[in-house]
Amino acid sequence: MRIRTFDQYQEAYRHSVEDPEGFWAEIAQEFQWRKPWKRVLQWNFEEPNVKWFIGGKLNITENCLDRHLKDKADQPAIIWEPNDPTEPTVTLTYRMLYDQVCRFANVLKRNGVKKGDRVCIYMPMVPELAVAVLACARIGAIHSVVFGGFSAQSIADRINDAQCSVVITSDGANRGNKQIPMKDTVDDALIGCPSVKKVIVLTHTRTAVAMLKGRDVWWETEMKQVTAECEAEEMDAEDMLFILYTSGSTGKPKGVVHTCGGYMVYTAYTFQNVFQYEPGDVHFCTADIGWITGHSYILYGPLASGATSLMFEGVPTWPDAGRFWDIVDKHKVNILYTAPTAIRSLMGFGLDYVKGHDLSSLRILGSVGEPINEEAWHWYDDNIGKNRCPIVDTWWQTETGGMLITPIAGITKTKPGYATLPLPGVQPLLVDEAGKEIEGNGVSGNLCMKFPWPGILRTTYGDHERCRQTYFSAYPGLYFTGDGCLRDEDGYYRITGRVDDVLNVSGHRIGTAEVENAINMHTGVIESAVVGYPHDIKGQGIYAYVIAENDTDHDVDLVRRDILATVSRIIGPIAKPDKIQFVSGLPKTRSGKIMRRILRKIAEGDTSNLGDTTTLLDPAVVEEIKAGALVEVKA
Ligand code: 7RM
Repeated sequence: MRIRTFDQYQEAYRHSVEDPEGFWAEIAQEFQWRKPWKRVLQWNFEEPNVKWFIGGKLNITENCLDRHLKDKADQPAIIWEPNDPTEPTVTLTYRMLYDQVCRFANVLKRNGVKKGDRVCIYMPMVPELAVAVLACARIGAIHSVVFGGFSAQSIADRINDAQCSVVITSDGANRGNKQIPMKDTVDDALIGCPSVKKVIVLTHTRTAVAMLKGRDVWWETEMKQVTAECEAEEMDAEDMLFILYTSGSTGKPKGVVHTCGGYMVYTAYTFQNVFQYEPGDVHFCTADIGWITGHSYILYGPLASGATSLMFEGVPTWPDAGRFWDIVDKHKVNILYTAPTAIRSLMGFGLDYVKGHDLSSLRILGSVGEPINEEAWHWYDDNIGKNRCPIVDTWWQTETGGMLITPIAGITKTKPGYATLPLPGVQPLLVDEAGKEIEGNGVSGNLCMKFPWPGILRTTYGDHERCRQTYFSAYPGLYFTGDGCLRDEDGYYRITGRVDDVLNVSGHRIGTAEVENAINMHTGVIESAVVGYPHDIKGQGIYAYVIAENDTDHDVDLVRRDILATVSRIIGPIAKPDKIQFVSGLPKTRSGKIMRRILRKIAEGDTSNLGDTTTLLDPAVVEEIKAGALVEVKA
């Protein structure tokens, strides 16, 4: 399973293409299965229908926990670094994590959760979040983790879509010098969620909360009522493991579904190889477990590999911009996996914050979430890796479950800005608008995949047709990623960004339609159009063009503030526009379609060549928007 040289990578790659079933069967054998699979793979990308390790039975937590008790019981599974650096670190050994997970699994059962039930988890980055996720998996309940930055409305939408019966939350969260309510937000959400029967509340910040009799119970009280014995539920390889909501170009976020067997094999395989994990290494992935990166590379990939995973509650800039480096030094981190937006932000604070921290434990650096610009790549390489740590620029998506195109640390020659080569089992291709494959090197096109890998999404929860439509219909027979991509003369891949109406703001995926819908909820707004524009730190910023009602003329700043508050309330603070420009009309074609190309250009500050505007219903509106964009536009 372990690739150690570039020749071995090429050999593994060849094997994976010539005999995918043989290739993945060999890897899957290294895990603990209750029953072996009867067939490795069955698939078509038309319906789509993808099944891996058919007939195989397992429980992912037996692979993440029980399996390691023999020789790793006393090794740290999770090292938790609190928000406040003066508070104590918590280390959970594999034995301790196992006990907690079994106990909490019993708590879930006591509260009526059964195999197949959906459980919503809305928690800060505390060890109990890991426990909650794994406890669901232990009893075969399907977890749906909702990122702590989402609003009550977003939580409610996700709970209702999946018909969750239980919510796990905490009183509050610590983020830098702020305390953020969580239970209160859940209470607001639950007004519109009749499916929820129980809420389990962890005491964390000691913020006062209201407990609804009969519905709300305390984590701590419940944990005292149960034993630490909980037999794992036997799951089919293709039983659902979790749902994770992600934004697309239209409508509400989709519930991406991953299943037990393939996801486990894929996250562990990619974790071990890409990061070249060695026993005893401390792996620090700075993502939140509310995103796929946290699911795959804080929890499942590392734990299924018996690794030590560091979980950080706080933010990179508190108490100061040296916090990551302080953590690396304090816990002797060997692998650091973070996002370009964090690197760019810390870069802006200057090198004084890096100095004075011993970073010599670092061996491998990773990047994920968005394209990494050359300046950030070099800063990371020079000042953090001291030019002795390979950087793996890992390209993947919520839908792919794990990394697809990435260097293998120390083995694949890297090139700044390039995700380099596909991992074994991954068969990318570039297509033109007509769906024709673009062959050869030195070309660019839309990035697709022609063959399934074990971590690919199986469906979107409750709406399989939407899954087909979104990912498998643009180019029949292919999985379409939504990303544009360049393949250079060496056959190296460089992801250039989304080609659809999905924004990537600080590594967070946000649909323009979602933001527009939220803005339109504000009573003073008639219509809006949202586009992205290049932002020095966030990668992309959100630019909103808004047609407001006439009588708001007298106080545009007030309307701006109200719009921001509305977006925060409907989606969450992460989706707040960076710039709002009030306009009297939007550039539309005669058929009523907004010409976003033009709005994007103006938002980028490039008004010189807007292309053909003759098909517009009212070309004059473009002149007005151009002129308006030059005067003060702010959030
Ligand atoms: C893991 C994650 C997915 C989208 C994807 C891309 C962008 C992610 C990279 C990247 C360039 C990278 N899942 N993206 N990684 N672009 N280089 N290394 O981020 O579902 O939240 O986002 O993120 O556009 O389609 S995600």
